[in-house]
Amino acid sequence: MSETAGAVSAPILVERDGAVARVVLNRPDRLNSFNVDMHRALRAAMEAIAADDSVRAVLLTGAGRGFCAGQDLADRAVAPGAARPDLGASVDTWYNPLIRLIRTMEKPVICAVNGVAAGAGANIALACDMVLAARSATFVQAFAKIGLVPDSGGTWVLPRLVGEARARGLAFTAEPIKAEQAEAWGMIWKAVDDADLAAEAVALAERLAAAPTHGLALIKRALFLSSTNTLDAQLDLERDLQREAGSTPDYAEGVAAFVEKRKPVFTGRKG
Ligand code: T3D
Repeated sequence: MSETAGAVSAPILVERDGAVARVVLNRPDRLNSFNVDMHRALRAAMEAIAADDSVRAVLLTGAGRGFCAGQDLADRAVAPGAARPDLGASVDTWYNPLIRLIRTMEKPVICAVNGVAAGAGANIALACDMVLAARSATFVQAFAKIGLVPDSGGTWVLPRLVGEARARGLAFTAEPIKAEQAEAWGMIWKAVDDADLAAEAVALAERLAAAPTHGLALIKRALFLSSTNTLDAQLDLERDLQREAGSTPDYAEGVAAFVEKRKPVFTGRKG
């Protein structure tokens, strides 16, 4: 069953197909850049999805020719002499909670980058667990062009994904990087032909939604915490998570199916 929340012009569309929730950024005439309405709608959609155990994988993408051009700059133009907006407040209220939500959501979040991903749009994509991108898509750390700092976790995730030198180059020059280069640099999972992006992203989301999804949530937590943990702390964490994973019905099912030489049927239940 597929359902659409909100009117056709809603800034965010949410479609359910089985255990997959597809979330579409829907301001195509502005390359899906963020205004407050879109922030609010995306927050509500992602929070509802995070709390819904029947959703076992999330697919985030954009409507039209772009994925997301970051902040809507039309909302940032001020008349000479007028008070400037507090961008820290905007980051604190909208962008940071979104990145934290994606990173801590106990289910895989796949991003299908269908076109340009710029500014916060690029870093929201990179915050997702797996990123597929159309070959024609580009990633742009656009911030330096307007005197800003990469946000939405960009300064954290970029050096980890592509290394310090490339992170500096991308952030200082604000040059676009093509999807294939992003894949070659390890910034994203895969670049695919434009015509195949939607189908490949849905297939991946369906595959993960049918996997032992609580186990995937524990993997997500372990990988996230590994970037700040010492090896000792990480070994302890792996022990604790393995104890939890080993008590799930999906582990019992996986072992039984292996022994019985049949295909496992996982539920994603915690216990
Ligand atoms: O402010 C805060 O709250 C702090 C947080 C900030 C987070 C940020 O994301 S800051 C960075 C903001 N984003 C940018 O600086 C990117 C600006 N856009 C571009 O550099 C280019 O548009 C792109 C590289 C993304 C795409 O280029 P191109 O040539 O493919 O498309 P275009 O012709 O530039 O854009 C198409 C339309 O979308 C155009 O409108 P028009 O002329 O057809 O009416 C353009 O104005 C509009 N558009 C694109 N990006 C934005 C936008 N409108 C508003 N805000 C945008 N960010």
